[in-house]
Parts: sequence; structure tokens; C-alpha cells
Amino acid sequence: MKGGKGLYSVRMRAERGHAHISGAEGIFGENDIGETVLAYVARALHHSKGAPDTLELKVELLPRPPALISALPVCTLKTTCPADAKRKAALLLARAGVSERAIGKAFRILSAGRMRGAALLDAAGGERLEPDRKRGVRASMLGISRGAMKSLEAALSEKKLDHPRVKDALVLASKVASADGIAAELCISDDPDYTTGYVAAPALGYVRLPRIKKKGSLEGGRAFFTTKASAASRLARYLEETPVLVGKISEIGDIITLHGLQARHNHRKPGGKKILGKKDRTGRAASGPGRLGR
Ligand code: WAQ
Ligand code: MG
Repeated sequence: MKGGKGLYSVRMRAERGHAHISGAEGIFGENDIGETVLAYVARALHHSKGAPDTLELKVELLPRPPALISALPVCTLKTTCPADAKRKAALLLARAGVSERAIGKAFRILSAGRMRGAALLDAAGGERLEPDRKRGVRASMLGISRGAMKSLEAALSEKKLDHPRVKDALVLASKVASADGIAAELCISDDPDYTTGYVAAPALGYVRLPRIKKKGSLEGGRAFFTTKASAASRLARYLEETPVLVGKISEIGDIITLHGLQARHNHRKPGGKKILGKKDRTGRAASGPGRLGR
């Protein structure tokens, strides 16, 4: 991929009836479009939710060159059961500056399931901020460069995590975290068979949470929490429309405990703020490679 010239957004969406089966997207050079489309079609036809009756593909020249960002660092938290994983998710969100009220609201939205996009919540008061609550906000116009994808696949393989789902979610979460005014994201897959979710935040990275739901459960969804409620429509526009490309990866870590995660952050910020310190509720905007979306 060179410059911003000849880069395309390729998007796939598969449905049965009006129910969503699967979706995927990326940013590719002209020469990679054919191969990508074939891979997306195969993916849509072999989904655990069953076969789709409609498959839509959209190939669109990027309106402008993508902004380049780094992927969030990845780790996996030790969890024992849905209650434990959810408790830890809530703790992480609180430490990223999200209020108890907003966290409760997000979990209620996610347990209802059935949204196409994400709920956009005020991190302080928990108010819903997206114009269309049924649809939510869609993070779109995102992708990862060929080089970064190679490095990511190699690093994920070492931890036995090289699955399309993990790669897609990391790219999405990295774009979301790059937006100005994002405090954190909570995600639970809507796939009945996929029970790992995550919390992501600029100051925490991408923290995977195995066992966050029971196998077979239809709950699932995403919530984005913002500290800039008054700029919600600008934030939604950035998430939906601004092309963003992951051009570099960060550390792909091991399975760690909550304590380990805290130690990692303390280690990373010598003399700086303890991102996960008990009293610290403002660590959210403390770091992160190049905040975008202004
Ligand atoms: N923008 C905003 N929200 C979305 C988008 C999007 N592009 N795509 C999906 N959602 C919302 C929607 O409400 C779905 O119901 C929900 O997210 C879950 O989507 O590290 O598989 O595609 O092991 O089921 C994360 C863990 C997996 C990966 C996430 O999400 C790992 C996943 P799904
Ligand atoms: Mg799904």
C-alpha cells in the first residue's frame, strides 16, 4: 500500500431475513481487492450462525488517505466465570473513568443484544448519545496495513490467538480508542459460541476477558464511552467516516491477573501516574500514541 493513492475500503455484510449473520471490512490496495472479496465471501458462507440469504459487498475508493495509528497492546485477563469476568470488566471501565451508572447501563444494553452497532454513552452520566438507538454507532472505514497484519499474525500465533475475530476486534478497538473523547469500550460478542469479550481504553490497551458469557447465550454488543458528550456527533462521524489504518502493532501479552495488569502499567509509567491506581479515575487520556479525531 503506497500513500493514500488507490486505497479502497472493502466491506461485507451477510444477513438472513433481517438478522445479521456476519460482517467484515478492511482497507486494501487495488491489487488485494479480489483476494479479499473471496475471503469475505467464504467467511460469510461458513459462519457459526448459519448460512446467509443475502451477502452485500461494497468496494469504495477512500475519500482521503487514512490516518495512521498503532494497534493497542493486547493482554488476556484470568477469569473464572461470567460473573467474575463482568466484575473485572466493570473494574477496568471504572479505572478508565467510566461511572458506575454508565457501566450498569452498558451491561443492560449488552445483555439485551440485537444491536447492529454500538451504544454511545456519556462516561459520566450514562446517557445514550447516538441518534439511532436501534442501530447504534458503527465503527467503519478501518483497516490494517499488510506489514502490520504480518507482524500481528506472527505475534498472535505465539499466544495461539491468531483468529480473524481477534484481529478484527483489535483493529476496531484501536480505531475507537484513537478517537478524541473516547474513555473506553466494552464488547461482548453476539455469537452464541464465542464467549470472550474485551474492555479497551487508550490507557489500558485491549484487555481480553474470556468466559464473559455462557456458551449459547444470545447476549452481546458494544458500548463506547465518551468524556465529550457535547461533541458526540463529531465523535460518531469520526468513528463511521474517517479512514483509519493500523500501521504498527504493540505488545501482544500473556494471560495475566488484574494485579499483573496493574503492575504492568506501573512499570510502564515510571514516575508517572498509576493508570490503575485506586484513586486514579482520570488516567484515560494520559497516554496513547497520537490521539486523533479532532
Ligand atoms: N461498530 C460498532 N459496533 C459493532 C460493529 C462495528 N463495526 N460491529 C459489531 N458491533 C457490535 C454489534 O452490536 C454486535 O452485536 C457486537 O458489537 C458484537 O459483534 O480478543 O465477535 O462481531 O478474543 O459478535 C471480541 C473478542 C469479539 C475477540 C467481538 O463481536 C478476542 C465479536 P461481534
Ligand atoms: Mg458476531
